Amino acid sequence: MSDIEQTLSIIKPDAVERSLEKEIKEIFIKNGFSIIQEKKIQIEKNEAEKFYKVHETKPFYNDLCSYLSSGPIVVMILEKINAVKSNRELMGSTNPKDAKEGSIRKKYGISIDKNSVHGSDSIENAKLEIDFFFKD
Ligand code: IDP
Ligand code: MG
Repeated sequence: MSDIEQTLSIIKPDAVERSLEKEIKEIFIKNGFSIIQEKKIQIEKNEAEKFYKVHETKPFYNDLCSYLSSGPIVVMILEKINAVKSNRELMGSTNPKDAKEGSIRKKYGISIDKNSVHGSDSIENAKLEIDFFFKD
């Protein structure tokens, strides 16, 4: 299957704070993604709680939501053939320690919680997450 897809990417607070926004966007472009829409925002904790609702029962949920709302983030709609899977590969594993060489999390991630980027994990979730940030 090779369909043009869209996925949601977030440059998380730890990366924005270290001024990595431009570098990370260049990695997406270099890897064939088009940035269809983007905005730099700071969200409220209750919005982060909605966004990460699937993790509601996890022990790290509260810290995760505090963290995502702790500073500016850059949210982007990325487009490419097989964008969802391709972005997950480019991001690398959740824990930067396990992320493969050349991945964004390997290069920039600080820890499992401060792992620099978010990416949708399925086509269905990509649609929901894009709507969450860009439907107005
Ligand atoms: P993903 O971002 O690779 O899709 P998820 O399992 O969906 O990983 O977790 C969402 C986010 O929650 C991760 O990116 C990371 O910031 C945080 N997280 C995941 N697992 C842990 C953990 O064990 N401790 C602390 N934070 C975690
Ligand atoms: Mg996830």
